[in-house]
Amino acid sequence: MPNETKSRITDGFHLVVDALKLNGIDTIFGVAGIPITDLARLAQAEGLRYIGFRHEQSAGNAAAIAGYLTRKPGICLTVSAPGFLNGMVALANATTNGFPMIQISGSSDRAIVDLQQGDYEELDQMNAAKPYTKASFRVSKPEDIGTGVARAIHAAVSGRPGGVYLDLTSEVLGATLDADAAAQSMVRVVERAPRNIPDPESIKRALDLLASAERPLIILGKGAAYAQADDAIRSFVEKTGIPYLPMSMAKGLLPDNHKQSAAAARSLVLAQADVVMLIGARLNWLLAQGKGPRWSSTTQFVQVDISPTEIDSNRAIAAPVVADIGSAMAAFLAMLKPGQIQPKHAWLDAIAERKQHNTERMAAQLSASPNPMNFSSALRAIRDVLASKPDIYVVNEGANTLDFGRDIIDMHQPRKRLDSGTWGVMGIGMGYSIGAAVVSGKPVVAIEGDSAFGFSGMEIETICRYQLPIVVVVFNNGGIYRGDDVNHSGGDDPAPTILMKSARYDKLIEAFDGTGHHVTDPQTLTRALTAALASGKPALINCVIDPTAGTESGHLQNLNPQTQVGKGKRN
Ligand code: ADP
Ligand code: TZD
Ligand code: MG
Repeated sequence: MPNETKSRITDGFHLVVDALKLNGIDTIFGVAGIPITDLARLAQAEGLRYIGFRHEQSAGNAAAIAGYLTRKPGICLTVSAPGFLNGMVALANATTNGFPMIQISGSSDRAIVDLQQGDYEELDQMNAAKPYTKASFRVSKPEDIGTGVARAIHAAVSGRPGGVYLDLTSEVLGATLDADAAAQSMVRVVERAPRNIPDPESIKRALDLLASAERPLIILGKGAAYAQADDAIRSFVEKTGIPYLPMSMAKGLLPDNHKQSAAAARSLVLAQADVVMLIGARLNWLLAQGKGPRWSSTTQFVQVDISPTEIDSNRAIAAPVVADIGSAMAAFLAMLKPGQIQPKHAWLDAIAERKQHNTERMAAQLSASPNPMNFSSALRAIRDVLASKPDIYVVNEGANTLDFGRDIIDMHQPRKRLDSGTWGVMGIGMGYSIGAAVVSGKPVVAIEGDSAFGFSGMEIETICRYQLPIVVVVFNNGGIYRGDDVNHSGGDDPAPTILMKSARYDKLIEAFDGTGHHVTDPQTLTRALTAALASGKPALINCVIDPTAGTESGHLQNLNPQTQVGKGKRN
């Protein structure tokens, strides 16, 4: 029921809080200011958890990852114009990744904004948001708040989830309304994400194709992780015996040490599979669009996806299954006959052989103890500490720090790895860490490149203020990719990719009464991480890495155009 005052009058502020509570929203991530300060204050007074950030982008990233983990839209609250735009990067990133999120922003006086008469923080926010969101709404009457919130929830969570913008003008927030009429105007969403049942024909077609395959492969993407159909997915993989590859955020959906994982034979299986079943994974740049030398041109595809327009977007899909993954996997399991799908022994043997070969090569790299540390030796220390703590969330961003981290850190539970995602964006680190810690109450280890950390580093104050169990490990190699580039002009300014190698990131957190560690070898890293996790308190480990250990653009050198003329110098 809406908050009723003695005078039986309510207002926009109360109605927004009422509508969120009525729909099971319990947390707001934001930055306060005109015109939403009182909204944040009231939400907290009314029992919602309000987490206040230092920058809207991080608040937005926290909301987005909260949405991914809970399947409820994460809420980000921002002020007008610049605050709104700061949050928009996170909202666009949520849309790109398929995370359900609603950015609620206050906006300035509509009449002045629309005539461009120069209001405080003037911007046509609803229209600015449209290209980057699944939907963008503006509420102009207090009696429409309930409908506005309900529409935003539906748009964010149904179908392929994504970012939604909800504009609340300052007039609406302050507008009063009779409490009974207000109560009538509230909308409780009955079904946030209706099931999308597959056509049985499409299931049969897909099973027939898989049964005809000699070298089948399953690729699990973060849509499969989001669907929370963990048991059904595992059961289908195990019953069919098909080898699988997890995309980075699907790691842990089945434990990384599962015998059917083909992760350590990735290039072999992509190049040689004859039928590939995509479950909640797009054939985007992360899979080379399904084309080129990494793929066979004769591969046939099964694609399980909730979005009908994803089908045929890059390669022709022989067996599309348009459905929510929970319903699709249930239908597959119901229709699958024992022994119907049997990958050929030669295929499984070839994969096993390549896995063993690659695992041995990687073990040699991991057992080396170079001085100074490189990415492998530092990550090995972290991997070993985390091995016995499978419920810890791992947040990971950077270039080399991300690429090595994805390969070296095994995940054992679903939805525990949160990373740069579809855009390869920097700046998600502290927001994702805070969002995950807040909604789960579980510890988080954020493995951050030194450049990546800088994008959201000020949020360590937020982490300390809320005393969240987050340990940030900064891989300090003195730069973007590497720390050894030189200024090609011969001048005194550092090169474009250079950061301060001597930076003591550990001292930053000490300013907020957190614990800092400075480590230069794996043994000290192991001790620092173990102690930090045992304390359950905020900590930051400045982890010194060889500045020459990384490669430019990490694994993405093929996407990095380079001048062929005079290497950036004038001829
Ligand atoms: P990855 O980056 O891990 O490869 P993507 O984000 O590219 O994964 O792909 C995820 C896909 O999963 C999207 O195409 C999205 O439409 C789909 N998806 C998301 N949630 C569901 C769901 N509940 N059921 C079915 N498909 C889903
Ligand atoms: N800005 C944004 C928002 N996203 C980006 N991806 C980039 C810039 C470009 N970029 C990368 O793609 S990785 C990266 C940048 C700046 C940082 C790499 O340096 P790092 O990691 O210190 O984080 P390593 O370990 O030194 O490679
Ligand atoms: Mg770096």
